[in-house]
This record gives sequence, C-alpha cells and structure tokens, in this order.
Amino acid sequence: MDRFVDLRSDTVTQPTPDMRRAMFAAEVGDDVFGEDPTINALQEKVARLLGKEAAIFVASGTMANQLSIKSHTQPGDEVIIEAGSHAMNYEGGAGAALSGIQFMPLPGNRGIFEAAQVEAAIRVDDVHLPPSRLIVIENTHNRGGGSVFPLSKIRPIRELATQKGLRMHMDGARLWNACVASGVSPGTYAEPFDSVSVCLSKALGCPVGSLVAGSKDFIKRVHRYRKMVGGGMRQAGYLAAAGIYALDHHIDRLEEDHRKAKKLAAGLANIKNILINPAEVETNILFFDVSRAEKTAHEVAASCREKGVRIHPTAKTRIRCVTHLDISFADMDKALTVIESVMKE
Ligand code: TLP
Repeated sequence: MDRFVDLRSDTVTQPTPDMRRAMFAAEVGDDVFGEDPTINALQEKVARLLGKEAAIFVASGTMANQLSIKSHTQPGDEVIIEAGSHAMNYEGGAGAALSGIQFMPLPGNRGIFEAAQVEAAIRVDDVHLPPSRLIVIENTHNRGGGSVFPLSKIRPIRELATQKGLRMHMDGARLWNACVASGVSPGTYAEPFDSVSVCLSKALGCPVGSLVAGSKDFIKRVHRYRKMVGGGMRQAGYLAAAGIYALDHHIDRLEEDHRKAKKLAAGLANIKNILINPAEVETNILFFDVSRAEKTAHEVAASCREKGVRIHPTAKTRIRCVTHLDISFADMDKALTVIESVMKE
C-alpha cells in the first residue's frame, strides 16, 4: 500500500531534509550549564519574536503549559480556563497534581470566551473561596476546531485581569496558525499575556520542543521547575536547531495548510451523512460529525485506515482532521474519496 495520508494530527510530520541538515550541523553544549549555543539562540529568537524578556526551551507543550501554571500559582488557587481546553482536559490532571490548583472552566463558543464570563467567574475576597489567580487562553483552540481567539476579545480580558490582579497565560501551541490566519504578529498576540507557550513540534514540523516566554523573573521560576520535573536536557541544541530552521522557513507556509483544511471541509460538506460547517474552518484543524451515519466515529476511522487514510475519532460521532507539512493537495483528494466510500458502505 502507498504511504498513509495521516490527518490525525500535525504532530506526525517528519523533519524535512533541510531541517535534518540544520540539526546535523548544530553547535551544541551542555544546556544544564547554560552552554548550548543553539538552545540559547533559539530562546533569544523566540523571546524577541514574542516581545518578552526571556524564553526557555522545554520538552513539550504540556510541560510548557504546566510549568507556566505552576510558576504563576500557589496550591489552592483557581485558574480560569475554557471548558474544552488542552491544559485542563489533556494534560493528565497535571494542574491538580503538580500545582495543586483547581480549574474554573468557562463554556466557550468554539473555545472562545468573553470578558463578561471572566468577570462573573472571578472570586471575591472571602476565606471560603479559592483565590482567582490566572486566566488561560488557548490560541488557536484545538477542540474548538482550530479557532482563532480574536485580539479584540483578548484585550478586554486583559483589562479585567489587570484591574483584579490576575495573571494571563496563553497556550499558543498553534499561535503561528493564529498569526497567519489573522495577520496579527506573534508579538502583538503575546503582548497582553504574562506568559506564552509555543510549540515547534506541531504545525512547524519539528521532531520535539516547545518554549515558554515571559519576564526574566518568571522564566527563572519556570527554569527551576523544569529542573524539578527532570526537564533539564543536555546537548539538546540538535532539537533547537530544528526549531530555528522551522521558525525561519515554516511559518509563512501555514497559509497552505489552512487552504488544504478549507478544501477538505468543502469536500466533506458534500458527502452524505457528514455534518460540517466549512465556514467555521479558520486554520489547519477541522471536526466533522457522523451522527447521521450507521457507523460510529471509531468505525469510520478504522475503515478509512484500511484504505490508507488516518483520521482521529475524538468522540462517539466526532472526527478530527489536521492538515500539515506532509500533506499535499492531492492527499486531500485521496482522503475525500476514501471517506466518501467509507460513508457509503
Ligand atoms: N495536542 C495534541 C495531542 O494532545 C492530542 C494534538 O494532536 O493536537 N496545547 C494544545 C492546544 C495542544 O493541541 C497540545 C497537543 C498541547 C498543548 C500539548 O502539547 P504536547 O503534546 O507537546 O505535550
């Protein structure tokens, strides 16, 4: 069989030949001593890009989010977050286990919430209540279907946070997609936040890596906690080199991934028993619903897999597709043909 058309996630990409060359050529050192020049260069580059004083390289998006939450909070604090967010739902309960915080989930519209909802959720000062400490925004929002959090909705949330003394963290695992889709620069998006996490291993096609950016003092705290969880890496400049390469070469091309997702959505909308609103597809993630079909999402995905197309069932009737670097426009045609034939079976 030909290779799979793998639409399960944008994490499945292979490093390109040029990225591998950049990794091979990297100058490295022991980063626990702060002596890896390539990691240092990546950290400085990302801090600059996000307009923050400092940034730190970590192993994963989960580590970036959870060390940020830990560095902003004390046990018993409350973190205001969207109900479908990654940091609350898909990070192994780390908020409770590592930081001892509790989440206050807000229902969003495709992951997007309003300042008025935050205002209603902030606790008054009362010994019975957990102190509201941090607001987390996910941009783009994964479970919201790759939705872009508009800057116009972030700014009033920031005003409120400043007024009430709360901090703000952005889970920007796919911030690059939000920037390309909206035309807002990474620095402008990051400006209202005390900390921002970004990933290199999703849309940008790197094998490993994420960063947290923020003030020097904040990054110092993250650094201490990174060591505590065993995240101090040594000659990891080989990974950082992939990140530098990707930031230079793989951001502008995300526009192509967004077009592929739109093409896929438009095709899916024409398949009998598939429910999707193509107008909602803003970036590289889309969800569709198969509740009208005889099969469950898992059965649809299993049949597609037999025909060389991998898609990701996320609930009984819901399926996710994500476009990325290793998916061509022709692959979209193949995926549509296979999904249509499976839906007819
Ligand atoms: N998301 C992954 C998997 O967890 C499902 C994916 O395939 O989409 N924030 C957001 C918004 C994410 O989507 C992810 C990963 C993370 C954080 C965590 O990153 P990693 O997997 O590097 O820990």
